[in-house]
Order: sequence, then C-alpha cells, then structure tokens
Amino acid sequence: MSPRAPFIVIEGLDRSGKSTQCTTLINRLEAAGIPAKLLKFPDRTTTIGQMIDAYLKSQSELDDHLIHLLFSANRWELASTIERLLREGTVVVCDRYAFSGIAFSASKGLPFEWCRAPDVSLPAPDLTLFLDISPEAAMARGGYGEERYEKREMQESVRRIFVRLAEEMNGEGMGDSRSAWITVDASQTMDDVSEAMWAHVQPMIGGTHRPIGRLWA
Ligand code: 2DT
Ligand code: MG
Repeated sequence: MSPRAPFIVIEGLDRSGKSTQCTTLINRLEAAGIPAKLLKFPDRTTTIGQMIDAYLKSQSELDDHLIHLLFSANRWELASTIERLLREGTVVVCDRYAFSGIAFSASKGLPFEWCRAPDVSLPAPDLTLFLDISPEAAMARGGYGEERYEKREMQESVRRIFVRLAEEMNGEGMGDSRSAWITVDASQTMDDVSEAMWAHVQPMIGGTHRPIGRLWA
C-alpha cells in the first residue's frame, strides 16, 4: 500500500502571519513536487460557513453554545474530504482547526471540556504548528481588524488557552491521535518563521503508513 500524506494544522493568534505562512508552505510543498491543498476554518463558503461569517461580522447574534457547535459542524462537513485527500497522497494544510474552536469559545466562558466534545474523533493532525505572538507584538503590526474577537483581552485569553492545549497535546491523554504540537516564535521575520515551519514539515513529506488518527478519541 502506498503511504498516505500528512495532515498539518497551522494555528495562531490574529496577526501572527498565519494565512501568509499557510500560502508559503503550500508553495514550498508544490515546489518540492508534493501535491498539497490548503483548507481554512471557518470555511465561509458552505451554508453553515455563511452563518458563521454573518456572526463574525456582527450581522447576527447567536448563543455562544450554538456558534461553537456551528464551528465544529463546519469541520465535520470537511472531515471526509480531508481523509480522502490524505489517502490520495495530497498533503492537507489547514489554517485553524479544532484548537481555535476550543480557545475562542472557552475564552468566552464556556467549559473547556464542553468545548472539546463536538470535535472528538475528527481527523487528527499529524503536526500542529502554533504561530505564537504576544498581543503587544500583534498590536505593533498594525492592530486588529473589525471582526468579533479581534480585541486585545480576547486575544490574551485565547493565547492562554492555546498554551494549555500545547501542554496537553504534548502530554498525556492524547488517545491514539499522536499529534505533535510545535510552538513557533511568530515575532521573527516572515522568512525565519517559514524556515522554522519547513524544518518540521520537510521530514514528513514522504508520507506515512500510520493510520489517520482521531482527535482526542
Ligand atoms: P479567521 O480570522 O481565521 O477567518 O477566523 N474561530 C475559528 C472560532 O471561534 N472557532 C473556530 O472553531 C474557528 C475555526 C477565530 C475567524 C475567527 O473565528 C474564530 C477567529
Ligand atoms: Mg481573523
């Protein structure tokens, strides 16, 4: 059997350079002759994604629990596509995933375990690269945008929960998902960040015979 491709998630705070780095990574994979696909969560193109988009733009109000479940449902919409791509040998790079789901909703006061539950059993990333930047450095890059959550107090709380997730992902209780979590200093130059990311991705591009893991299962 031919190996499947790796599943790579990029997480990070707003203004960490996440979206730019995702594109750079895709270009680098393609330049190395590796088929690669960029996915982004929330995927605002689906019916559920359009509800999320309206909420983030404050065009609608939704209960905190409900919007959390919509974000999770938006991942489940793509779960089988992710698995198919990996089996076909296409590296999947995801701009945000379940970790953002927990970090943002728990920051609003929802219980951590409640937030995790709907994402249990999603395809598990083989590698998560967390682009870490302090809210001060993020502000120095020109501040946040207009969307809901793009505020300093929220970003500080989100960062604390990402740090908790990092400790947990590298510790006990990961079930069979065996997902490596790497924190990258995103206050470096764009080139240094992409080099740091590539150093972790490059060894994986030959693929793996390991089955696709299940997140927290
Ligand atoms: P972007 O700025 O990356 O489009 O994200 N978010 C994201 C959640 O609250 N829960 C989730 O599950 C995900 C994937 C983070 C828009 C905002 O949506 C938040 C920022
Ligand atoms: Mg944003």
